[in-house]
Parts: sequence; structure tokens; C-alpha cells
Amino acid sequence: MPEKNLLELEKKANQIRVDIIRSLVEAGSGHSAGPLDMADVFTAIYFGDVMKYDPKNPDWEERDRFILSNGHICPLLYATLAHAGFFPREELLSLRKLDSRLQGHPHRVALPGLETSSGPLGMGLSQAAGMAYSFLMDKKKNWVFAALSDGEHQEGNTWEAILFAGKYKLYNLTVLIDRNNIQIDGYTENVMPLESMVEKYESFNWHVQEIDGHNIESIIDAINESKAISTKPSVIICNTIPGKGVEYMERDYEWHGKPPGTKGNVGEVVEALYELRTLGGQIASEHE
Ligand SMILES: Cc1ncc(C[n+]2csc(CCOP(=O)(O)OP(=O)(O)O)c2C)c(N)n1
Ligand SMILES: [Mg+2]
Repeated sequence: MPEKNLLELEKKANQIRVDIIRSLVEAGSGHSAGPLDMADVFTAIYFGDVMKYDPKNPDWEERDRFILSNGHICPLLYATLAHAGFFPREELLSLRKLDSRLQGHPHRVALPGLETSSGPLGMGLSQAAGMAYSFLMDKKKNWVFAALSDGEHQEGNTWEAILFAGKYKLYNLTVLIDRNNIQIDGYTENVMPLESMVEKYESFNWHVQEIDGHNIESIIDAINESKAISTKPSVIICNTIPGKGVEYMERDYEWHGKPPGTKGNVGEVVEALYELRTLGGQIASEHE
């Protein structure tokens, strides 16, 4: 990929991170760690020329489907959809407000661009696999992307869907896992160990890739590789740093479900926005 395009995408991911923090601070509640850590992955999906969608025609039949299973990271999905043109960026500041279209967990019929409602964990892969299966039955070319968290792999329903997709060789399904090693109150390997995720998926007959979830070029390459596989479903295990871009949040599970600035701590907000606007030496202006 040309360096200029890659730089543009990295800048876009950081603008999205800034918008996430601004919306969370305005809401006064919500999740910080997961949204920040998956920003590079969502940027690659929506702006890396790998997914078909049309913000002017959100119900376009030929569109690919993006299913967010771990609904609590929706501040990221909302910011990404706004940047992609589904609704105005100013609306991001209505996150979690009464009557807002941007609820604390996604409400499908409320907002264009959402394919499912989510929040209760562990459902998204079953929904995505069902969609992928029906597209194959109908001989349709639509691709299904699903974002899942690592914590969701502690739920039985996720493994039923992994079995199902392997059995029916759902090659039109690409799953991207946020392997950030944290969940609500601890590190996954302490709460309920998940390793080895690579071997587990392989044994269920999936095509498996493990990548750096902050390297946008690698993410796009991995998605393109998944789309070239025609015999089995694909999973991309994205190793991420929870809270990516805000040093005091990084790798600390305490930031799973709270925004900066609660209890009047304005310094947290200033520090987070400063770090994100200068992340990687790039300035992510609010107005770009
Ligand atoms: C079925 C279900 N059980 C429990 C919860 C409460 N819950 C919300 S987020 C979360 C942590 C799950 O881990 P992960 O998705 O890996 O969290 P993150 O990496 O974003 O911190 C839990 C237990 C839920 N939303 N749904
Ligand atoms: Mg996690």
C-alpha cells in the first residue's frame, strides 16, 4: 500500500479515537478500553477498500454485512459510521442521551448502518454465521464480517457457532477478534483461560491468522487473504492493547467500562485528548 494512503488511514483511526473520547466524556459513562483498541481494525474494514457498503443507501441488497457482537464497544462503531457518512459527526455527542439514536448498546432500527442490536455478549457469531449460510444458499456474493471480543469466547453459544461455520464451510465469513486480554474485571487468562485460540479455531476447521491489531496494513492484508479462501471460514486474531493511545489506560482492565473525566477529573480528559491528537506524531484535528 502506498505510504500516503497508509498514513491517511492511521490519521483516520486517531480521529476516530478522539471522537470516541469526546462522545464518552459528553455522556459521562460508557466503555473506553475496547473502542480505543479496535479503532485500527474498524478503520481497515470501513476505509481499507475491503467491504462493500453505501452510506446513502444503507439497505442496499448487495452490501456486505458487518456484525458487532461485543456491543459495548459501540462508541467505536458509531464514530466509524459517522466518518463513513451514515450520519453527521455532531450526533456522536448524543451518545447515551435520552431519545438518542446512539444508545449505550446498539439498537439496530434506530440508526442507519447497524445490522444487529447487541449488548448481551455471545450472540453475534451465531447471527453472522446464519447470514453467511443464507447468502451461500441463495448463491449471493455478499461477505459477512463479524467483530467479536476475547471475553465472548468464554460463552458456549460462540463455540456452537464456530462448530456450525466450520461444518458448513462458510468461506464468506471473516471474524475479527479483539484479543486484548482483558474483560470486565480482570485478565482473560486469569478469569477463564482461552489459549491457544489459534489451535482451537484450527481444530474447528477454520482458516486462522494472528496479527498485530494496530498495524493497518497487516489488517487489510489479512482480510484480503481471508477473502481469497474458498473452502472454510476465516478468523483473524487481532492482538491489541486495551486503551490504545492513552497511556494511563493501556493494558489496565479498570478502563473496560468507564470514560475519562468522571468525578470531575478534567486532567484525565485533557491528557487523553492530547495524547490521541499527537499519537504517532500525527495531528488528528477535530475538523478534518
Ligand atoms: C451475556 C452477557 N454477560 C455479561 C455481560 C456483561 N459484560 C459486559 S462487557 C463484559 C466483558 C466481556 O469481555 P470483553 O468483551 O473481552 O471485554 P473488553 O475486552 O471490552 O474489556 C461483560 C462480562 C454482557 N454484556 N452479556
Ligand atoms: Mg477483551
